[in-house]
Amino acid sequence: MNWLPPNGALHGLAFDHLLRWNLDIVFWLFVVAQAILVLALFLPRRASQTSSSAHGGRSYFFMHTLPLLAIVALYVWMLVSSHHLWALRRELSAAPNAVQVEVTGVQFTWYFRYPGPDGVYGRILPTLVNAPNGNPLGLDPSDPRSHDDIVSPILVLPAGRPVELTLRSQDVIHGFFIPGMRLKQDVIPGMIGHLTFTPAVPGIYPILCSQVCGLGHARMQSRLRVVSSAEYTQWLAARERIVEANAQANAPSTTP
Ligand SMILES: [Cu+2]
Repeated sequence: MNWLPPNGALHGLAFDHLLRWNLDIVFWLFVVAQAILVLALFLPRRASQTSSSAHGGRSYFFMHTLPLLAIVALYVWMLVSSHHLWALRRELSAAPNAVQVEVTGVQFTWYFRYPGPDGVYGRILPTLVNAPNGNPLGLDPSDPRSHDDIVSPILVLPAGRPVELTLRSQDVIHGFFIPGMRLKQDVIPGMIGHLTFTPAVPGIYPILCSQVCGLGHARMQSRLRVVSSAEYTQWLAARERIVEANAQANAPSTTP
């Protein structure tokens, strides 16, 4: 479908096929229904119900019950197959080597946190949230696990590796939406969400907010950069160096 943004995710093809199937089925059902209505206008009315009840029952089955059952079966199949695809993206057990990133929606921006070399997200405290001072997520400096956490305004991921996103909101309901990855999930304050996917095609993909979350909603945008594995390692190391430098710069002021 050429009106969709180019797909860059491994699961995206299945989504596009399902969407195409759904639209095709609905379109053809609409055409058939209209054709039957038009035909019914011009077909001569049956004079009377004089035929035998057995014959009438059989024709009712073939003309009404069977088409109805077929349509019900079609819709059940559409429901089951789309729910299956939906559920696959929300499986909690991602691959063991999955890249872990925490996504936080804040009026009106997205933040992406990488757990750093220790592989564990440090503690965050709402009382410590201070974006102007460079701590938009409220990382707790007294927790050693938070010292290596990387907070980035853009999402950078290596192509071909599974990713597990942990989604949270700091204020209101936001909608995490990457059209190019065929991903969309609301983030709700007080709830932790999960999404798993594998970016496949390197490139830059817009990240949007799909819930009207306030006056600045329209500018709540970020981007996903899908890069090669080597480029990803390089980027991560560069960010890690910045985190270390900042920690050293802040160290004298925090210790009296
Ligand atoms: Cu938003």
